[in-house]
Amino acid sequence: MKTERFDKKLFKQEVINNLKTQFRVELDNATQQQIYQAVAYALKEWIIEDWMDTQKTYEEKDPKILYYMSMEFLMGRALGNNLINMSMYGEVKEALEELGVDLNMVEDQEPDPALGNGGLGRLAACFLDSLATLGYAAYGCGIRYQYGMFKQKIKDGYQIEVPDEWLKNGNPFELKRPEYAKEVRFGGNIRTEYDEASGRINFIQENYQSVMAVPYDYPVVGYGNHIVNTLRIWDAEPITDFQLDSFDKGEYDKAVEQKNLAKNIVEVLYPNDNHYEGKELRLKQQYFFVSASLQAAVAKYKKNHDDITKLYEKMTIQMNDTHPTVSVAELMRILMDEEGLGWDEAWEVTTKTCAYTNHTIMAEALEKWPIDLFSRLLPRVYQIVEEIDRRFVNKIREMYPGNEEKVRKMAILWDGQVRMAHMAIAAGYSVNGVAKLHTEILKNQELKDFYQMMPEKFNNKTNGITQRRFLMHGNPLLSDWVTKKLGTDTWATDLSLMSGLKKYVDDPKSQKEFMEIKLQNKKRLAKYIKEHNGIDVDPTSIFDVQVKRLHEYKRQLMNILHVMYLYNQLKKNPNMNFYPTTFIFGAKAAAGYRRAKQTIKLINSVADKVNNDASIKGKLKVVFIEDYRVSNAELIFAAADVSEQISTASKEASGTGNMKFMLNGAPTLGTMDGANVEIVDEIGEENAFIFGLSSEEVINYENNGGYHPYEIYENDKDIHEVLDQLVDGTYADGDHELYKDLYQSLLFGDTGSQADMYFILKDFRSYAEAHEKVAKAYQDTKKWAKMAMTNTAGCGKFSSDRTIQEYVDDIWHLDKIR
Ligand code: 7GP
Repeated sequence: MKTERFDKKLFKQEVINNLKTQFRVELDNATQQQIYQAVAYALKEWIIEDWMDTQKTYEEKDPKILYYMSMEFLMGRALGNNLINMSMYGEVKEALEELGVDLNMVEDQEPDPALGNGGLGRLAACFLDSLATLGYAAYGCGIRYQYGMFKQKIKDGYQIEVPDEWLKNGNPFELKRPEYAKEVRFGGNIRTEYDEASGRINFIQENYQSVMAVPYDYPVVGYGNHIVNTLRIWDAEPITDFQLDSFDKGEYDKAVEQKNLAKNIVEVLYPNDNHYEGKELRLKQQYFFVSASLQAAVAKYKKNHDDITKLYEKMTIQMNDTHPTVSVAELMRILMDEEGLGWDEAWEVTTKTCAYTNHTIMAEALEKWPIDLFSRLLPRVYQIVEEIDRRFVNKIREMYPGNEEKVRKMAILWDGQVRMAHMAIAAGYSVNGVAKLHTEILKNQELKDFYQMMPEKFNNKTNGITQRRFLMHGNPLLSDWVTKKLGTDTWATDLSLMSGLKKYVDDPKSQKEFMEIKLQNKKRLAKYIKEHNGIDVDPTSIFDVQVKRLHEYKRQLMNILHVMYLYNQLKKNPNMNFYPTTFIFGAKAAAGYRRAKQTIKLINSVADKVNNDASIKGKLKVVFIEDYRVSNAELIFAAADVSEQISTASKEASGTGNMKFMLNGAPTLGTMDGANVEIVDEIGEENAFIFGLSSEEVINYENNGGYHPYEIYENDKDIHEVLDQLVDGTYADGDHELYKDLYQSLLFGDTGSQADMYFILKDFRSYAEAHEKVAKAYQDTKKWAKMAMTNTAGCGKFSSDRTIQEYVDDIWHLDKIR
């Protein structure tokens, strides 16, 4: 089937037919899940044509290909997004209506593919969308985890992790490609052998275990251009068929081991955000998908090209943080051991092929693998890392003679560890941060020595988001309104056109329309909250929203402490001037992150108390939305009035949620951190609520041993009261211990860490003042509408289309396909 012209009748037939052939049911008897599958398969027929055409065009034109290597792709649901990008959404909706089927219901049947944790994984998904939309040849390369990000249930206020069985019903959009399977080897030893004929030394891995990496391809549909790229994620299968031959050969144990290896390696996504855990299986995962992807990429190149030393002209590798940086050594291995290049030639190719993006300055996220683990698991790769390190250290000594401090700070191998970021920087041709401020902090603080040594490698690429998912799909009402106002829908591929809305920000009629749409979206979310939480919220109250992973530096704790403070005020003075506000949270905590989990419990306890206190007349509500994920995020952004972006300045590399709120007309209440700084640059500080320490101030305190939160506790009676409530049982049924750790961390710190490391008490007053300003501004309906609209109108810069074009221009130099 071709997409040129949508044929409604044909589509309906397809759906009916799929139900019959796949499930032997008629529409009337089909379950909702069956209908979803039938619709998805019908759509796939349309996609396949474009997919094949795109790949054929790539074969003919031979463009340079980007391999975006990432442990995470947080794609979210595919059906609705594909329909949007193929401009078929409205027509399919109609076709289904004629069958008596509601497209929204169908979309809700799709499991939310959650092969990612948070920002880094979702960014990768937005990037794939933009690459296809802009017409660049690109593969996303990753892992097909059996279980993605866990599902979060809240029980008695606590987070419970439930396995995410996203593949339970199969996946209509995936395509298994066994013909591209690659073997990946682990462990064993390396034997060297002199090869007389070539005069070279061969490195032979012996006694290893191996798995077969088998790729599954997912279509990545570009918007309105018939281009379909590929997300290639790898599954693992055992190599030995141990039922048949291994018994005879006496290799039973080995066969079982290999089978287990295959099963374990792709079993589950590590649910850590901004945190390194150092688990052996994680390193196996990293090497597994990197090796398979690079083997496939080199094989693809060789199909049409003879000169392997020109590899970098036809492909480039972007390493999404350090997780795939073993790419550097693996590419060296392939080029030398399999393609026969010498070190210098291989190094030249590698360093012209690999580039690295840093996504965090959080020290606990830095990957440092113990050498004994690394060398045992990847013996040949480790030899290569040693040589990269040896040569790099030589270079440092050449540049800084006699300065061993520089070696200590920059070497790749140090103190029994492989420092992955150092390898990425030493070998990469580009090193980038993800927002202006973040890149400056990298250059001047975290990676200062590297920047001084190789300034030409460093550059900034401020993050972005795709407006196709986060406005067109997530907020159809506003999307239609924008199109009407601008008289065109081309903002779908050129978000800078949103600035055309500026001329309406003072227009009363437009303001009314805009706020009416917001209200509708708030009602939609209120309904979701009622259904999922059983809580009634008032859609005319301020929806003040903080949704993101739970992490101390993101300061959800400060938010809920502030709610406790407001509640205290209201209790003391029930008639105080207080505009009804609903504080909405959504956040998953890493399974092993105790303090984050305590914070979730605290939020839920406060919610319980506040929501059930009739004396405050419903003025204050607190909602914790269970299982925050891409699909409900779309509803949440559309409905938000206020965007809480309150990380301790300097800690949030960029943030991307901030941009999604802005796009949907929610002003930022935030610190001057990450991309908030650039948001304010675009729209002016008068259209945001900025508070708190600056990043220089924070860094200054940190470099001078922190500050003294206890003084604040002693001098500010409101803060004193709130903190005491953590340990007097107010929110814990009389239990004084439940939140003691939170209390202690704020006032005294733990062994080895400062008290209130994230400056919550320090920023508390200015945070509270910012909230007062919000409430005041909100009551001035016109002023508020103008602010909200100014945010939507000013979001042009934050499209991932802009970000990708910058990567292409400055780093990747890809060829555009039309
Ligand atoms: C995140 C950053 O925390 C966030 O500020 C940024 O917007 C996002 O990456 C995309 O660049 N980092 C992670 O999700 C993460 O796990 C550690 O980083 C590797």
